[in-house]
Amino acid sequence: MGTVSTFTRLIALCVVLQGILLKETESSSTGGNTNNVFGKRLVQPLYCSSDQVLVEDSRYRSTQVRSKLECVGECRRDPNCRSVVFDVDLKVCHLGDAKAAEDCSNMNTAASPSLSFYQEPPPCGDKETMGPLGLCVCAPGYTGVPCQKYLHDCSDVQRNGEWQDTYTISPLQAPSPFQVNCRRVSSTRTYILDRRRTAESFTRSWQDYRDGFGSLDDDYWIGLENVHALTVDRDQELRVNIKVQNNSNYLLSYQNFRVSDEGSGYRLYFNTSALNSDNDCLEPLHGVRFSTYDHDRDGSGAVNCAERKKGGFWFSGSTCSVCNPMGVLYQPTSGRKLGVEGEATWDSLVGDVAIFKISMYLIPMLV
Ligand SMILES: [Ca+2]
Repeated sequence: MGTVSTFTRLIALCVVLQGILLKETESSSTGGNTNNVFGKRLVQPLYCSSDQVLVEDSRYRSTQVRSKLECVGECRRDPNCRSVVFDVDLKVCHLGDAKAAEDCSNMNTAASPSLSFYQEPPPCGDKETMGPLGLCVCAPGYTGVPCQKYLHDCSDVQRNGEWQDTYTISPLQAPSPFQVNCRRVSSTRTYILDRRRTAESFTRSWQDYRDGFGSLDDDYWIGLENVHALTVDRDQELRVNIKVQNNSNYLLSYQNFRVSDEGSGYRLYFNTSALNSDNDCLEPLHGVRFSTYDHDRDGSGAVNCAERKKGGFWFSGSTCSVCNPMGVLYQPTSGRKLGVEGEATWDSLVGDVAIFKISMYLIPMLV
């Protein structure tokens, strides 16, 4: 009877232990951009019955503890520990360097009530290392689940020689790691804006433009806070790629593209490239703050440019701008601009031709 009740308690303890450790794993995996806090695998403990203990010659350290839990914790913190025996009466924890057989067949009969615990350290992957509490965590320089190389932007992917569609990147000042589309064409691109369809609305609030919106599989804006982090981390070139009806490409380039922090209004900074025309419509917006319909920073008391243009952007004065990449994509069958307020435009480049697709991506500048 005593054996049965003790066994029941051991099972309960086992469940509690797993609950505690799994909870810890979950909470650490949603952390910030610290690169090696992502706990992963939990050691599966095996409990032998209470009247059996591991043979004494495997014990290499004994310590006074208050509970079974503390005894198991001692073992988890010790990389050499494969088993513990907890003496219930004396509250002594014996650490062993031999592991118990799964059927407990290598156990001796205990002289007093005790708990035997078996721990097989998990094999950690090549991007992992053994962390505290017997958990494999990402090795320094790696982050995420599963562990990936710590990436400042998409250009780091190329250096690793690996490839997939989307990556989790962690610019140093980003509030948390975030996913982005990386495409490798002639260079490796970090896409901050991608618009190919008409379904996603870009008439959005300040919060949406700050934090980002849309889907990486569809149309998205990566968020001003992330753009800020990407552009303070490294010197970046911004490229704007515009496609019109017949799939003709237009390309614009801005060197040293940078967006300031939220406190200063996400101001726009860049150097013009020789690629662009002399009267490029982004030119007058140098140093201007970002505006949304609910956060009017265009400098005009008479006009709410973001409301008029149906999208957030850097606007200035009552004329706002003829650059309106966040406006509505009508993709008209005529291929010509409809000429309505709020239409997506980049007049200095494509004039009266309608924009069908537009993307913005970053390429680190070689300095
Ligand atoms: Ca205004």
